Amino acid sequence: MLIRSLLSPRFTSRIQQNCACILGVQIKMQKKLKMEYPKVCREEVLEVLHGVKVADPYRWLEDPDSDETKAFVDAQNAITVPYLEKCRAREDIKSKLTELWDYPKYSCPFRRGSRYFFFMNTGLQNQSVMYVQDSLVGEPRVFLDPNMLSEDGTVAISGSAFSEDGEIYAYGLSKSGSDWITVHFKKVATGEDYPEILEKVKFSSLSWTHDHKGIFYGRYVDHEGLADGTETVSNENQKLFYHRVGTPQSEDVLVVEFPEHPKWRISSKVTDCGSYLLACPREGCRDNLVYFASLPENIATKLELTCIVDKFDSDYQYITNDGSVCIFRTNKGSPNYRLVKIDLSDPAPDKWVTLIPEHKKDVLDWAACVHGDKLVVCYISDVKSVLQLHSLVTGEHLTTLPLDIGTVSGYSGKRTHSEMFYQFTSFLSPGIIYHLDLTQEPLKPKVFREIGIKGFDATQFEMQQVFYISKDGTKIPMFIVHCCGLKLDGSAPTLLYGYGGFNISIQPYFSISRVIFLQMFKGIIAVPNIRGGGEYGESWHNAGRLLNKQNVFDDFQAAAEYLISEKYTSSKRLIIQGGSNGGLLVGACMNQRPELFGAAIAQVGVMDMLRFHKFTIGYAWCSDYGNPDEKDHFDNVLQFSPLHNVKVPAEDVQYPATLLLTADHDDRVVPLHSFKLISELQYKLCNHPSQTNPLLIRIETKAGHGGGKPTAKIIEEHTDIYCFVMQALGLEASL
Ligand code: X98
Repeated sequence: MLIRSLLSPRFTSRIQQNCACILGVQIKMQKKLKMEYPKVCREEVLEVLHGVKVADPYRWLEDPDSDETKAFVDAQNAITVPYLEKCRAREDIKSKLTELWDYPKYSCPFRRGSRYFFFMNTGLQNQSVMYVQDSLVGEPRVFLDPNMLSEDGTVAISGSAFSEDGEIYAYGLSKSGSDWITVHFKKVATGEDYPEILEKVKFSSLSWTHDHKGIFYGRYVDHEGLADGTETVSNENQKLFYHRVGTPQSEDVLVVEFPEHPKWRISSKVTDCGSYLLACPREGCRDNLVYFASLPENIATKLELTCIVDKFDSDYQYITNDGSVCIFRTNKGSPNYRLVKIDLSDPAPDKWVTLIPEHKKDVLDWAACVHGDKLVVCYISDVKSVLQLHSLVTGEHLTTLPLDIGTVSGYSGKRTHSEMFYQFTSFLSPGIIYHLDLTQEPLKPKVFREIGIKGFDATQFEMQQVFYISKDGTKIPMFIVHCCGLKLDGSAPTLLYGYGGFNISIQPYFSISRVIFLQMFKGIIAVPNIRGGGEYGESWHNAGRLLNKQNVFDDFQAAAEYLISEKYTSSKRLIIQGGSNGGLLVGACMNQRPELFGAAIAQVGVMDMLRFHKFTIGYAWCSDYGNPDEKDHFDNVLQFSPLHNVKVPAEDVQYPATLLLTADHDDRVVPLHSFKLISELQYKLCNHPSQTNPLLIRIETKAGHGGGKPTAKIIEEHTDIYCFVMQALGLEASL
């Protein structure tokens, strides 16, 4: 219930007056480096939700287009930018990042039709370029260079699929980091694009019919108003369409819709045999239904669907099929996942046959069919990847491919091919691409390409995995990386990174910016695999979601305490960092234990836990956060919602130096979350005598949630983060 309407003309003009004063504010540093913040209007918005009075003084910041919000953004950036730019080491940090970033990065090659393709970035190109080769040893030619599509690299490829014969490339383009894409079609032989462009596409798979004539894709037909990623309206009523290449989008055929379920997103897949379309709706961020339809020769009307999974209680991911018998990866009755055979002509669950049973401890992360009768199966074992080959017929384990401690970060291979590629990465390995010829006995993976970086010597660093005990006694793994011989006397600046949600596993990966942190600040990187992730299957996820969400924050705080008690670092030198769901993690932890951290970096975070479900795709996160419209979940999220738990700490305690980061085209986690939180932090803490640590927000333009961000913007962002922590923690940089 809204107690007071804000929309009376008088009230509106008061906002404008107040906001005019935002622009007039003089930014100056007080003695003791206490910052002066913009005056941000607090309005009397008071709601009674489930019997609890809740104020939302910054509700007006939910309008991204108002002059007041624009003035707010300008005023905040007007204090943040000078703070970041006055860092003495700024130019050195930026040149170091630029110098070390400048190494060639490759994807696995993948064969489509008779050609090979791969992505390569020479080093500092804003977007990776797609190359084509006639054979693996043939001369690569540029196939698609997204850098040519905008001056500043803000147009990125997002989603793509080749027709079965490899002659047409369907590719999505996203602008300024938005989740919206336009879909384009390119003739592979000539490089020429078809004239039509598909609009209003978001959260869509692209799946070709095997006659190479067209694709199935998901579209938000009813969406009205701006669709550039700056809007916040809820994405509803996605429908599945069939587009025939060479025809206008207006002629697309509506093939699947569920009008009674506006929140369902429908991923689709044409089966390997080409005979069926699988349509898999999802409402949250876990559990999907499975429908199938036999594909007619001419797709001209809605498809006739048969439902084989009718409850949202597990995940089902299609792997391959033989006739009507499909193999799915599922966690139905098997929290660590298994492979199961489901016969579409007799799909009752009691007829399903397990092909690869659930492993007791390791998680079956993904599987793919190769060389006709083999399955490549990748497990997560204590956070590290294990890659195996199994028989498609019996499920039997054939071999385990040798792999260092780290992550399989890329794979390419097809059932019709007798070769495969996979990419390995770790904290100290920028990437090794292996090629495996499955016709050769014994099987012997060969290094196809190894990525090397001038100025980076992995032997100078050490990585270990430790296990620490969280608040409730649960054992949590954590990777710790630092330079060899680092003195562990509690003084090392430590970057503690976490995510903790959505069944997402944070496995080791290479990051040159982290290497720079290790070198430049003689620092430590610590990555705990806290609950909520998928590192130990569904039970690990369940232990950190819904009413268990507090476990995620407890695990992260226990990681901090472990690092301090084991003399890696001290609170004053401990930086916590997280993005997206990890931004929520950082926001919640700094409220709960302000004294435990020296700095907090929260990127594109979910901060208003009472209203997250109202914007863009936010409703889908109720599967992790619960639905705040329901009393139990409301009570739960109110306990940790960053926006609603900012409290003035004890006199001698202050909040960590805080930098929130967001961007104007983030339509995944809309910027209003960070806008509201920074306003509340500044308001509540500006008069707290101990609060000398800065509380700032960096609002980026022409950028989104992170996907497709151009290299120049990534380097600028890392520079800003390091300048912030350097000044806020008083670090010295050795360059
Ligand atoms: C999402 O919100 C995922 C959103 N999402 C989808 C689907 N496709 C996507 C394609 C590209 C980008 C995002 C997509 O849901 C989709 C399509 C069809 C069927 C099913 C899904 N995620 C969460 C997120 O971003 C966690 C990971 C994915 N969050 C931001 C959670 C809290 C903060």
